[in-house]
Parts: sequence; C-alpha cells; structure tokens
Amino acid sequence: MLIKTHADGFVHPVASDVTPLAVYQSRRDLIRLMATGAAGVALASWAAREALAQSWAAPGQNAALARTRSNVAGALIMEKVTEYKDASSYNNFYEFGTDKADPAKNAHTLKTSPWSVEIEGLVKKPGRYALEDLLKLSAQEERIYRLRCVEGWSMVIPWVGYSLSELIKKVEPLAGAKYVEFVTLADPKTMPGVGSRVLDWPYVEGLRLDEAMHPLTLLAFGMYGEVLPKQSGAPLRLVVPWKYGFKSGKSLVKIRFTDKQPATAWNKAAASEYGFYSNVNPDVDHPRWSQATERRIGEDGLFARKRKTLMFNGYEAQVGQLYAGMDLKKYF
Ligand SMILES: Nc1nc2c(c(=O)[nH]1)N[C@H]1C(S)=C(S)[C@@H](COP(=O)(O)O)O[C@H]1N2
Ligand SMILES: [Mo]
Repeated sequence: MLIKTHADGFVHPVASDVTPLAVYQSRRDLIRLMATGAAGVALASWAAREALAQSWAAPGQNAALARTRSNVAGALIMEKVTEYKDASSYNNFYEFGTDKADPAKNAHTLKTSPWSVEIEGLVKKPGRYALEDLLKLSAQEERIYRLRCVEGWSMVIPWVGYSLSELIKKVEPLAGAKYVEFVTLADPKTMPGVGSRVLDWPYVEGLRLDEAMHPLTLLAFGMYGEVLPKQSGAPLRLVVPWKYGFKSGKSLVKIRFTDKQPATAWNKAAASEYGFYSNVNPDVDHPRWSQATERRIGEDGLFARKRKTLMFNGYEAQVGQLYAGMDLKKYF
C-alpha cells in the first residue's frame, strides 16, 4: 500500500509492506559474506537463489526494501522488482554476443577471480586495487534502481554495492581531474564478441567527475542479494540509473581520472546516436526512434503496455541540478 505519490514519481511505503525479518537477515548475511571476500563463489544453491529471487519479485515486498535500503538522496523506487530470471537472461554485454540471450549463454567463460581494478591518471593514490579490498572499502547496501536501455526496455533491480564516490574519495582525485573513464575487460580468450568489429574494444564509458561523485552512482558487486551473475557484469560494474543503460559499464578493470572528456565506445561507433551524456530524456529522440516510452522487461510479455519514460529516468529531483543551464538537446 502506498500513502503518497509525488508528481516526480516517488512514493512512500507504509508499515504493512515491511519484509519479514528472516528474509531481510538472510540478505544481510549474503552481503556480509561478499564483504569478507567470498565474491566469485556461488553463495547459495540454485534452489535458494531462485527462492530469493522469487521473494524479491513478489509484489509488495520491494516497498520495504526500498525504505530500508534505497533511500539514497531521497530516491525511493516503489515499483515491482523485475524477476531475477528476466534480469539475468535479457542482457546487453556485447563481449559475449549481440543477441539479448547471448550473454546468459556465453558469459560462463568469464573468469572473475582473481580480479583487480587499476586506478590511474589524475589521482593522488593510483594503483592496482584487488577486488577483495574493493568489496571491503565501504559498507554495501541494497538499492532498488530502475535502469532503462536506449532501445526502450527497462528493469527494476535490487543492486548491491556502495556509492562510487566512496572509492573516489579514497583515491583522492587531483584538482585537474574533471572526468572519469571506465574501462572494461576485453579478453579475446574468454569473450567471443571481442573478435567482432561492432565496437572498438575495450568497451569504454565515461562520466563527468561530479556525475561520478553523485551518491546515486553505484559501484555494484551484486544483485538480488547475490554476487552479480556473469552476464550482468561480474565481478563489479557501474549502475548510473539516470542514464541510458550503456553508460553502466560491466566487468570494470580500470578507472582513469582525466582532464578531458573520454572517448566512449558507443560515441565512437555512432556519434550521432550516442552522446557523452546520454541522460534518459523522453524529449530527445534517438535519431532512429522515439525515447518517450519504454517497456518493462517481464511485464505482460510481448504485448506489454508501454510506460511513459520519465525525465532522468525518474531521478530528476536528485540529479537535475547537475545539468542546470545546459542545453540537453545539444548535450544529449
Ligand atoms: N562491458 C560492457 N558493459 C556494458 C555493455 C556491454 O556491451 N559491455 N552493455 C551496456 C548496455 S547497452 C546496457 S543496456 C547495460 C545492460 O545491463 P544489464 O544486462 O545488466 O541489463 O549494460 C551496459 N554495460
Ligand atoms: Mo543498452
């Protein structure tokens, strides 16, 4: 039950939506496990994983989870969580093929341990950071975010991680750092798509430093209380919920602080279609299709009703200020 709906799309839960304590605690335990360095290991049997995913996807459950853990800068997502099976079987991860079903089929070859992330560029503390240390760097929490892909599908996912700003603060960017470049793994031995020429590998994305520092920008290690499935970008990825999905780089290996706007993979591939900012914006069409509506994955099958896409994917109250005075048609 919802007690209030704001014009900006955010709603508040009431006590009847509270998750049973046992479910809550089992999730907490999983997250603690992750933080102690068990990432990459299967944390639960398939049956347990499915049960967990079911409980996440049950109508009414996500309300309480949103209240307990997604209150980042006031962004509460109170919508039905996408089912785990949909979120983990309909993916974009071109390193494993261009079909939406390819990553789930092919990503098992990805080796997620050992893993480290190189921090470089205009930063006081550059270096190679082991995944185990990154997991422990800050308290992880669960956050329910919408993510909308440029092709028009969207999902609501309970991610597990912490704000990227926690890591950025630790490594101390220098005064000249204005942008952050995210480089993802490009291993032709384990990633069949890297042999293709659809993109210039490695897959690179970028954010302005203030966007990267925004508390909503999540460094995610898990989803649905589990470590990320490989097709979703294990062992760590970005989730930038007010931007089109492609800004959320998967399987990160390098974070570079720069004074110049990074050249990003999709912008290099088709500059007229994919700008640097790529903020979700129903008023700025993709040159080949409208961005005004979206279809929620798993909702009513093929004939799903279209939903109206919200400005900044519904996070305008939180991030709109970052773009004050900018012409968003020019900086798309
Ligand atoms: N390394 C890498 N990251 C990537 C992609 C990719 O092809 N390679 N695809 C992007 C796109 S287009 C989207 S929509 C999201 C999809 O994330 P999901 O599969 O978890 O929904 O991942 C993004 N991150
Ligand atoms: Mo996408």
